[in-house]
Amino acid sequence: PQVVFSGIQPTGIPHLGNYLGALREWKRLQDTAHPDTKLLFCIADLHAITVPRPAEELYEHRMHLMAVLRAMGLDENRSTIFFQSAVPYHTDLQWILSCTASMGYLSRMTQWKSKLQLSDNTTMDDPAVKKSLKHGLFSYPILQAADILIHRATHVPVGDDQRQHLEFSRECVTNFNSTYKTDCLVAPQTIVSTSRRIMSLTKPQQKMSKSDPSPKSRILITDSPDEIRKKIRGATTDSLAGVSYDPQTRPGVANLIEILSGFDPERRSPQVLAQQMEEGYKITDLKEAVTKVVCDELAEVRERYQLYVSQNDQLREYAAVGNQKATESAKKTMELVNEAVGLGPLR
Ligand code: AQP
Repeated sequence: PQVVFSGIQPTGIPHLGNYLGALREWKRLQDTAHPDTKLLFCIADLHAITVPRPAEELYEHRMHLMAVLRAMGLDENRSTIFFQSAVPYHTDLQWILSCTASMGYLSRMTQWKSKLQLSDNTTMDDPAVKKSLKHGLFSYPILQAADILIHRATHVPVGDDQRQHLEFSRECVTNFNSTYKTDCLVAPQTIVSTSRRIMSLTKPQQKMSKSDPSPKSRILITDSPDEIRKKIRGATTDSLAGVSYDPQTRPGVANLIEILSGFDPERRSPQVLAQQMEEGYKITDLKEAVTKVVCDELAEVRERYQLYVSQNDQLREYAAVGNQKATESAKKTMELVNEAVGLGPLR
């Protein structure tokens, strides 16, 4: 049977990018996957501390994210929703994988560079790296690989920006299995979301992100219609006449069309949508159209979120159920790995 695994960091309320790139796909999988398919969705709180923040903030974000996942309609009877920090097998496997993972490969990954706002061709010799790069941020793709491999995931649905990390997970499998002459780790397949990367509303060259200091740069999936309208009205576009889809020369406009396409009930591509916009169609018309689809689609999630976010006892109960199920799922792999390495029960 197939095993689907995906994760999200509790670094703030999810935004449209997280929604189109991940959460909506999780719900779709829950509704359509074969009943034998195991579904695991992880609140990746250990990843959230690669950029340290006040403890109170993390407590709050963890609880809020649980409420969002419930509001999305993820159901603990069908999906295992759990906290990464509650299943220590994830970090146990991370250590073991790190003993066969390549530093050279990790140093070429782009995510730590973008978190430190360094260019993609920065090397480890760069003085800015020596000064600010922390080991956790550098090595977190190994933890991500462990997250996936500890549950023997066969399918990992992620946004386009995570492709590189999935490739690294496969590399970890090859390194481990060949070092220990075993086949106990399973290489996962990637399911990359069909919607492209959603960009910041204020700086459309950068991806929409929970940790962007400007709240105007992202639409939260719990924003009110009024907040959504204001943010879209203020989105950076350009002064060219009319609407056309060209991510290179018109990134702001292209991003809005991209969002429209992501929410389009007929699933029309951005190119097709742009062609269908008649002559005389203005950027303000586009902004209105985007506001309408976003408000309509998010209305239900927002309402359900308001209901769940105050039910702390229930959220804790849901988490306990998921944590328990995830622990059982991870334990089996850990036993096989320990056995392969020589760390099983003393013989
Ligand atoms: N802008 C985006 N467009 C499409 N997909 C996106 N994802 C994130 N941003 C976009 C997808 O959302 C899932 C969960 O992401 P995450 O929370 O684990 O980490 P992230 O990718 O680092 O997301 P953020 O919002 O940018 O968070 P911070 O600011 O904390 O780093 C992933 O599947 C991702 O592809």
